[in-house]
Amino acid sequence: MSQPSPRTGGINATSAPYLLYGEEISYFSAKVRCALRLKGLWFEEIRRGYPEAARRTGLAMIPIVVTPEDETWQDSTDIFDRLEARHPDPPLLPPTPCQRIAAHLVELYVDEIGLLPAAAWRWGTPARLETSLAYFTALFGPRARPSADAVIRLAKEVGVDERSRPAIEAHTHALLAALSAHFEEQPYLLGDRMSYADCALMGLASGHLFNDLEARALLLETATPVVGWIDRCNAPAGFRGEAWLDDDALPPTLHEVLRVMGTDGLPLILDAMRSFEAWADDADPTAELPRAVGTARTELRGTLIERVARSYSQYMLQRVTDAVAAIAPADRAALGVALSGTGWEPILDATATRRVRKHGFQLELEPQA
Ligand SMILES: N[C@@H](CCC(=O)N[C@@H](CS)C(=O)NCC(=O)O)C(=O)O
Repeated sequence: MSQPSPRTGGINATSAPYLLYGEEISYFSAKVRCALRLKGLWFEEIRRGYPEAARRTGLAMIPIVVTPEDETWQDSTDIFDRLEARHPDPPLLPPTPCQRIAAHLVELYVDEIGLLPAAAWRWGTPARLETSLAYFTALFGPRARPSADAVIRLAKEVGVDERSRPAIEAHTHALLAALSAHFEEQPYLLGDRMSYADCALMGLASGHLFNDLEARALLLETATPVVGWIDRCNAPAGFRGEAWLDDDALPPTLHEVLRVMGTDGLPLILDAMRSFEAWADDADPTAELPRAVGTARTELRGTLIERVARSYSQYMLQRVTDAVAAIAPADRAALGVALSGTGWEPILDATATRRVRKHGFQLELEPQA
């Protein structure tokens, strides 16, 4: 077998490829694939990587990225940070406060709330279940059924069931309408140039919706501008524009996208925070932090949703509250104005009182001060 030859010419040239252990149908793999493409990095994708991911991280979870130096990176969010630190050009995150926080909010929405539409359109009716099982069988053969059963369990855990499905579908329609209106005017979420926000949203749009028969039909019938945007994200070199929107703007169409995400999503995110913190107040701080810490009762569009409260949700929320805290005081007022009416306003003052942190690949409770 011949050795890979060094890639020359690009600013992000490496002597060997990055390896992405991911799946076409995986939500979080789609986020990372998109960021590797945005950076113009040489990467190869390896399928059926769960055993290798588990061997390297102790977690049966994809995606992971293995660097040319054989370092292992896990967690799409942390992978974004690592890529940005090592290959700052072209950047993922805009430098200006409102667009930067908007990008973080899109990721928070995708990681915490987008899982509801994703799971509902993949597994939420007998017809969807049947076609998704066929897809899983094509990919995983005899492992399809147990793999699908595990994901169907996760779908219930995030709050998808017969009772919640109509509210989740109404939310999906509103989101696609807002995104379509935006992508009729702008190539990417923040203007001419692709960003962190696009990479995050590709998890839902490309990892799930465009991969699933009924959701793909929905996109083609009702949201073709979103389909065009997915295509641009898949081949950013040919579409790379010069700049994000001028003057740190969040134009009205993006404001509407954020409004659908925030109005519908933030109450669930804050209820998850309250459930986690109530649990943490009684928890043994020296014990291993469980992935699930009880049930969060919450509401989407007036429909009761019961979802597993996950310790990881606190990690994602903190990420945004820390990014907000890092905004210069002089810029806080502009951020408040930019987000006014989006439903995200409470996050500007939210503070996680029980924080979590990573130790290696494991989450743990931060000791209280
Ligand atoms: N926070 C992780 C989540 C990764 C994740 O949930 N990956 C899914 C596939 S898209 C998985 O492997 N799930 C297995 C499990 O949750 O047990 C990330 O952002 O990478």
